[in-house]
This record gives sequence, structure tokens and C-alpha cells, in this order.
Amino acid sequence: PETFYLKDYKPFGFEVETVELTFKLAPNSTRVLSKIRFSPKDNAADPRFFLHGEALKLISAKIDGAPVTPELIAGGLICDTPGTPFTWEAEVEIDPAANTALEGLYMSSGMYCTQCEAEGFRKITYYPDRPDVMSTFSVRIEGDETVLLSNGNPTGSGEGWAEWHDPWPKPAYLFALVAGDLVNHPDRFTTRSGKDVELNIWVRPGDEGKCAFGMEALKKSMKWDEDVYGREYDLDIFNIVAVDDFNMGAMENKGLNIFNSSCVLASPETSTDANFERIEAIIAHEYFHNWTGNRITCRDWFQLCLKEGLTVFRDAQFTADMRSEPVKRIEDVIALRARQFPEDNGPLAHPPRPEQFQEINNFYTATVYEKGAEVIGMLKRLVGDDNYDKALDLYFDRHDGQACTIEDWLRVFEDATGRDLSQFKLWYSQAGTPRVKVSEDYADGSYSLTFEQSTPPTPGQPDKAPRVIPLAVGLLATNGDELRATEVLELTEAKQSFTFDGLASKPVPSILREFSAPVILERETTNAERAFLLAHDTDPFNRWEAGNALATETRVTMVTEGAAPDGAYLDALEKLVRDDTLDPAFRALVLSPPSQSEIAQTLHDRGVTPDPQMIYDAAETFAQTLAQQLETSLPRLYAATTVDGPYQPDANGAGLRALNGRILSLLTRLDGGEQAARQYQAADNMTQQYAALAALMKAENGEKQSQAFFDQWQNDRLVMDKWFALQVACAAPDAAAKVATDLTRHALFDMKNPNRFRAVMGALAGNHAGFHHASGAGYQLLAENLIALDNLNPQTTARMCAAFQTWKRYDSARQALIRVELERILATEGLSRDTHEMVSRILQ
Ligand code: DPP
Ligand code: ZN
Repeated sequence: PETFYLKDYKPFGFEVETVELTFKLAPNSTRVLSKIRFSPKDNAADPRFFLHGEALKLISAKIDGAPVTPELIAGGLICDTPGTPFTWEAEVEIDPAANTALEGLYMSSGMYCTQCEAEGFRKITYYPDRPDVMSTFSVRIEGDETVLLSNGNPTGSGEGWAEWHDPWPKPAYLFALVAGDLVNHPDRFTTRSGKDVELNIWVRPGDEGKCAFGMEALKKSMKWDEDVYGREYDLDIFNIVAVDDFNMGAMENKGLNIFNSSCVLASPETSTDANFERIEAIIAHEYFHNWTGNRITCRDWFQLCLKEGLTVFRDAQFTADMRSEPVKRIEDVIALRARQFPEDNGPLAHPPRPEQFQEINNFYTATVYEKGAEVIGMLKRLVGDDNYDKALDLYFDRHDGQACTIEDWLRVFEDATGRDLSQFKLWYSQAGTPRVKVSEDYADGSYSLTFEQSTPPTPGQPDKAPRVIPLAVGLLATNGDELRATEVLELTEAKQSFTFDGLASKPVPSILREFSAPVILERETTNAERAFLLAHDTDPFNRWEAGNALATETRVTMVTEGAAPDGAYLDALEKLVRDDTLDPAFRALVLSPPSQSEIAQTLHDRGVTPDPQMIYDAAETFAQTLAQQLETSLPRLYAATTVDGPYQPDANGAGLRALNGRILSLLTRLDGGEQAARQYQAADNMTQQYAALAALMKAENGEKQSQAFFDQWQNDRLVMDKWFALQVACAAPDAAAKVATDLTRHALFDMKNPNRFRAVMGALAGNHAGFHHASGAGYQLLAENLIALDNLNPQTTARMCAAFQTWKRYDSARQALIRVELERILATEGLSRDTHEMVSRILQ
């Protein structure tokens, strides 16, 4: 397969002035007519032009009205052009009903929809399908469906047709079309300059009762972007459509966002608190793209983090404002460590701005998105909030309507602040998670911290230069008083010391507060000091972090030394759980153990080969011991954290329910599931129903409820995804592969639906001890299913290959089993470019 390089970038030789498209919809034979006005740029020497095109049947082509015969080549066509401005017309035929890759124009539950990012538009018609080619689009849709939607504003409609015009020039990846017999949840929003905007969430009939929350989230997002970033909406209408079959979470098409139905549909009966929070964040994310992505887009796909890192950063700010800032930060760090750290420290490591790819769909990664957002967080911390605002204003002023690069982005910060960001830029080009080793020294009232940074080699990058690392540090006295409030130390060298004078005694340092940089801190410290920080740190993030470190340490000693759970840590946990002055959501997070995969990584980092079964046993023993320690107080705690009154998906209620759910799972270990069964019966919302079911199933006591759950919800696809996933997630290590196998034979299993496939296979990969069971059955099952799916949907297949990325952590027997499966996938005839690239990189 061909490899594309950042260094090879060349602008397109033509301007695209206007695009007119007509769609004559038919499931197996949709006709797409395009009429595109091209004009050669001054310096365009070659009058021949190349247009991308894939899986298209060319019916006819004309230039300035005269038929032409382009040369059809792999991936597109080449045609002679007059050398002056001209009109290109083409008619192609496509087959949306046969499109299981869910890229381009496809059908989902009887409706037509599109997904064009990154390179799907070329499956709709011949076009220069690259983000730096921007144009205005006019679209006519002809079809029998009652609702016919495209980007921009509606310009006319009648029986069987509708027309749309998008006045804002955009790249083809933001094109969208939807046609279906849909119903809407309507609303309106008045922008701060008084523009009245029509809002709609379009869904299949039956789902209209699940739109209200998403609509509120949309209006909050529109308001927030005005208040915080000064960004107003710019069309007369904003449409969101829910689609059942979708490879990703959602897509920010101009004026017509298309959502995976799991990321927009919500009701108290069918959605958990976590679903509500995620839906609010994704609605915000896609809406915020209107400025960071659409009005200012990417020059090429290597710059993907220009829009994604910034938009993730913006949606995190939004969630922090709507809910709890420290809780959001802790959740984000948990997710970063679960998804981005393994990527950054394994064979798939790549910088936030990659410099090469074979298939760009393989780079919609945690590194591009989440680390991309972390980099912006560091930038903001380094320049300060006011300078960040100034730089962003300049970014919007200077680059509105343009397709930009990371260099453009950093230049606005340099111009707004006068600061040289050349060293900071390494964050965009170097892969790998930096290690920061800390040592300390105290003498005569003077305390110093010395930091040494290094980044292990990553594929193609054996040596790394020191980066700029902002370290937020505070100092505490041994009685818990804050001696020095948080200040940001700028680490720029490989080794650097910072001194604090005038201290009466040796302080306790609180380092990397708020997780001010995506690094791994290495510091020799004691459990006593961790316990002190867990009890006293004034920074909530580091308070949680201290508890997380204690949790990790006790599991490590349980696994490596056969030790019992650390009593001091159990005591500290007990105190915290009972401390009603603390936010329940925070307490729930402190009570949530580090993942078993994370423990495996920690062991590996310390030179111990992780045994997944032993890690599982340690987790079970710990939870059982904690339950026993809390035995007398659990019923009271359970009662005290039960939320009364009607369900509200707000942060307070959610936090309380999260804590209540943790307590229920401990209680279930002692009471045989009595309380959980009662909760299951009484629950009027999915959060509590699901928590009760999960507790019972983990106690291997949930068969009756699982069947009842199935009977109740079998007609609700999204709830059924939960049911499928939970069976696998709760299965014992030696049963997980069997449970997953049986589920793939279930009547409701549908490989073509990415949500359902991920529910089963994603849960298998997430059941650490089950997936890595010594039999190899987990590896084998996943590989078989990936091979079967690759034919149908390369993008989702390739993505799920990442389940194997940590394979070098494990013992040689497991590595050998995994290698067999990876090689089997790679040897599959007709394997997609997507999956081929992923498996090759993992194997390297
Ligand atoms: N651009 C999309 C998003 O991030 C990816 N499907 O939201
Ligand atoms: Zn995005």
C-alpha cells in the first residue's frame, strides 16, 4: 500500500469556485450529477487534472458542455482541461444499499445518510477530495422520503425534492446528505446578535421522546461558545440526525451534524448518567467544530489535531463549566491513561501530528484527539488565560475561511505573546510519553526539586529532545497547611532544579497538580506520604492521584509478594467514603480501582511480567476485603447515598448515584445480592437498574435479572448494546470467550452494526483477564471476528485491532498466541488497507 507523507504536501492546481450536486436517490442505483466550476491557479503548469473517485460508475462526463473521456485510474480519474476556467459535469451511479463500510453515501435502518470525513466524498462523486479545497455547495435531492436534508440553508422544496445552499466555503469532508421518513424535535435559538436559528434533532419515529436532553445540550453549547469564545452560529438552521449504523461517535458536517444514535438519544429509562454526560459533551464537541474545524479547517490530514485537539479541549472546558471541574479532570486523566498511554508507549505510537500514514482513518486516535487537547492545555497554562484568549481571537480573525497548519496555530500564540514556541512545538512532532524523574533536597530552610526528563524510543524516533513541560507544584506543611500555593515550573532542559527558600521545615511536595502535563512522574516516595496527600492535598486532582497510587501499590504488592491488601490504605478509604464534606462524585472516583490493564502496565514498567489471572485475583481479593472492612457501615452508606425524588441527569445526582453504585457493588459481595435485587425491582432509571444488574452479574447471581432485562428491552437497540456488553464484561476469566462466542450467535447480534460489534468484541478486549486467558481463546475469537468484519467494514475492524497493541507486555506463551492471530489476520486474502496497516504496525 502507498504511504503518504507530510513533507510531500503540494497545493491543488485549481480553485473550485462552486459545486452543484443533484442526487436521484435509489437504494441500489443512486445517480449523482455534479456541476463544478474550476479555475486554474496562476502557477498551474499542468492543465491535466486529477479527481479522486472510488467505487463509482461513471455514466458521463463533460467539460464546458462537451463530452470528454477521462482516463480512469486506481483511486480516481485524470482529464485534460482547457487551461482556462471551465465547468466540469459528471454523472455517476452508486449503490448506497451495498455500502457496509459506512463511508460515503450509505443506508442505515432504511434511511440514506453520509459520512465523508476523512475521504468518503470520493465515494459519492469525482472530486478533489482534500481538505484544502474549499467551495460553496448547492444541493438538490430527489427522493420519496419525507425528509431530505443537506448542508446550509434550505432554498426550496416540493413533492419529492428539496434544495439546499451552503454559503460558507467548505471542504468536501464536511458535505452531508440525509433522506428518510424521520420525525423531529424542534426548537429555536437566538444568537447574541439577534439571529433566530431553527434547531432540529431528527430521529426515526419512536425515538422522538429521547431528544430533549440533546436539544438542551445544543442550546447550552451555542450559548457557551458565544460567552467564552465569542463565536456565534452562522446559518439559519442547525440540524442533528441520529443514525443507528455509524463508525464513530458523530460528525460535524456544516449545519447538518450526523450522530451515532448512542451519542444523542437519551432518556432516564434507557440511558445512564455516564451516557448523559457523554451525550452533552459530544453535542458540544460537534457544535464547537463549527468554528474550530469548519470555518477554520485543516490544510491536510496530517493537521487533524489542529481541529480535534482544540475541539476536545473546548468540549472539556464546557463540561468542566457545566459540571465539576476537578471531577472532569480526573475522568479525563483516567481515560488518557487507559487509551492514550498504551498507544504512546507501544507499537502504534505516533506524534499528535503524524508525518506519514497509509490510511488516515487509522489516525483518529487518542493521541490526535486527547493528547492533542493536553498539548493545548499546556500551552494555555504556559501563556496564561488572558494570552490564550488573545491568541484565540487572533486565530479566528486571521484564519477564518482558511485551511491551516499547526505552524499557523502556534504562530498566533507567538504573535499574541511574543513568546518563542519552537521548543514547545516538539510536543507536536515527538511521540511517546515523557518520564519525569523527581528528586528533592532540603537544607537550611531551602527546598529544591530536581527534575530529569526522558522519553523512551518510539517507532521511527529513537532519540528525543527535551520538551517544555509545565509542572504545577504546591508545597504542604506536615500539618496539612499549604506553604506555597500552586505555581507553574517550566521544565525545558533534560535536567533542571528549582529552589524554594524560607521554609521552616521540609515540606511535602504536591507535583503535577491538575495533571498539568501528559507525562509519567517517577518519584521515590512512601505510602505514608501518599496517604498524607490523599487526606490533605488542597489540589483535588492530586488528592485523587495519591489514592490512585496507593491503590496501585497495594495491588502490585499483592501480585508480586502475595501480600494482603494494605491496611492503612483500607483505613484511608473508609475515612474518605464516610466524609460527607467531600463531593460524592469525587468519593466514587477514589473508590474506583485502577484498571487491571493499568496494573499490568505498571508491573511491566517495573520489570515484572504481568499475569492477568493474578491481577484479577488481586482485584477480587481487594474488593472483598474492602467490603468486609466496611461491613457495618455499608447499609447506612447505601441509604445515605440513595437519591430521592424523580431522576435528573445533573452532575450532583449523577455523583451521588455513582457513589451509591460503588457501595452497592461492595454490599452485594456480603448480602448475596439482596439489596441489588431490591434496587433492580424499584429502579425507575437506567443508571440504577444497570448498576443493580451489574452488581448481581459480577456476583454471578444475575441470571434472573439479566433475562428480565432482556425481556424488557429487547426492542431498544441502545439498551441491548448494554446488555450484550455487560454479559462479556462480567464474565469470569475462563468464561469470557465462551460468553462472547455465544453472543455472536445470538439472534440480535449483527456484525454490520458497529455499536453491536463493539458491544461484544470491545467488551471482550476490555475484560483483561478474560481476553488474556492463557487458553488463547479470547485472542482467537477476536481475530476471527476481525477477519469476518474486515470485508464489510474496514474502518471499525482496523480500530479494534488496537486491542492487541499491548501484546509485548505479556509472557512469551501469550505473545506467541497473539502473534499467530496477528499473522493470520495479515495473511487474509483481500485484507483492507486499513487493517493491513494496523496489524503491520502492531507486529513490527
Ligand atoms: N470529526 C469527527 C469528530 O471528531 C470524527 N468523526 O467529531
Ligand atoms: Zn471532533
